[in-house]
Amino acid sequence: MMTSYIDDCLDALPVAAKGQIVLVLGAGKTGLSIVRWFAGKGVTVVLADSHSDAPGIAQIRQEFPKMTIYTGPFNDCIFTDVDMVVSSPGVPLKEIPLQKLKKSGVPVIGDVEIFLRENVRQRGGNVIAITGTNGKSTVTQMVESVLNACGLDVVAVGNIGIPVLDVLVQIELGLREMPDVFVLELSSFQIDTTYSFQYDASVVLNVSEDHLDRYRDFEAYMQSKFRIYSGRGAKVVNRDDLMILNATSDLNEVITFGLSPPDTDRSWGVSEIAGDQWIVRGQQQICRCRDLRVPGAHNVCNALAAFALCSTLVCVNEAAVKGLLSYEGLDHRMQWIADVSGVRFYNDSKATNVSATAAAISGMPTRCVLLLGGQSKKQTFDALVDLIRQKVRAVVLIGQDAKLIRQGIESSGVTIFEASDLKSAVRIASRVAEPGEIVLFSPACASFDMFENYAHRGDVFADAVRSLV
Ligand code: UMA
Ligand code: ADP
Repeated sequence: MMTSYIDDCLDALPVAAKGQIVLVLGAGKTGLSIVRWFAGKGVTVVLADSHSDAPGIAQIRQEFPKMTIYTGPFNDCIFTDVDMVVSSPGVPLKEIPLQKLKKSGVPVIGDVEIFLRENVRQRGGNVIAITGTNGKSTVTQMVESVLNACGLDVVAVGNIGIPVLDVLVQIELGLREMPDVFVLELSSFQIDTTYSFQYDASVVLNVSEDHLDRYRDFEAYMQSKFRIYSGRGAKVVNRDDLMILNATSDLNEVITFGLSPPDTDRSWGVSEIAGDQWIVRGQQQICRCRDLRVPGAHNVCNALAAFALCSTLVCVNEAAVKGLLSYEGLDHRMQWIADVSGVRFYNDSKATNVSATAAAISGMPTRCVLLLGGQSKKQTFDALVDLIRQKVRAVVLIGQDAKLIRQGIESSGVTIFEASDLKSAVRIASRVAEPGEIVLFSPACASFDMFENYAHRGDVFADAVRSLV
């Protein structure tokens, strides 16, 4: 497995001690949670954000009026005389003078590393860690749903939107007990600043091109994800993903999942039984695929991964199965919005990469008009060409990289429109789609060129659709 700068200095990682100076990078939710975590611990915290108008700064100033806050592009001065740097996931590592800090023995870590160093497992909190290019939030919530149904106190944290340290602060303040289980959704950015991989179970759900604007190449992005497997605890492996299989070939006693029939009791898969597709573990029938409330083969994979992770902590019994089958899915993931003049509109704004959009198109029961675009993050779009040719009537492009996407998909031969904004794109799509067809908003790109985030983008789409009614 790949090592990084921080692997090299793992042995030397000190824990911030009284009197030390900690530099926190980023004034978003993670930055705020880190500042709150260090409050009252005798550590001097300074904060830096490279955007002087970052919205989180006002709240931090209000809560911590005496704290030094640097704004504007990071320069070497802010890294001088600090004992530790704690970085937010959105801050690219290239913005940090890693080699210089390494020379001075200053560790660079993230909030998840602080969380894991708090030995939550020894204090009764089990940790299930989930990463992958797509399906992280879905699997995180599926696991939460299963374990809740088994009577456990579960909290979903991390990339799903709740910084890990927020929960530890609540525990310290006596506002909540240590939960039985933390279900920890991890992005590769968070893994890059984590070193103490101490989980009860972990999984890389899948790997495909994403975030190539942050990594040297796809290999570096993949290796970042695979670091999740480098600690103790059960390893859950997607046997349908050759890159994951190769990367984990030296691990013993893995639990696997995949869409094929399983070959051992440690494998989860799908078997046809009396004409129905069943989720099975070894020879044991668990539930019918069609009883899942979330659509598509990719959600069967997600359910398999969730069951496999949960099986390391609980017995997958009737209650556990009920828990998973009650899961109805998240907003902005293949979310039905409305039917207008016989056309169904689906919001899949969370599809921020090509493979998520490919899964969405593959699951379409009829022909669709596809709305694509935004920031392409250096992805290539060729993987969509065949699917578009087979299942898409027309494509409507929006956003910064519309021209680039057009070049990638025009060999499909399908008509391509360009729209100046999402509202006009919805209007074009509604005119082009025929009754009985679907308009699918699955952009395959990041949203930050035109929106605050994918959720804002999904809300704008939904409003535009409702305005057609
Ligand atoms: N900032 C800088 N310099 C930079 C970049 C950012 O100072 O070069 C500042 C911004 O001005 C801003 C702050 O950093 O003030 C934002 O920090 P952040 O981007 O780390 O965002 P947070 O609000 O702390 O949210 C982060 C995750 N964001 C990212 O990874 C981009 C959230 O994941 C996560 O839910 C949250 O921590 C809690 O753990 C979001 C995300 O988009 C959902 N994740 C990506 C994804 O899912 O694909 C990885
Ligand atoms: P993440 O948290 O990794 O971004 P989500 O569960 O939020 O994952 O889903 C993001 C997008 O990926 C949605 O468009 C969803 O339909 C799609 N998706 C979910 N699970 C998978 C999967 N296993 N394979 C491919 N695409 C998926």
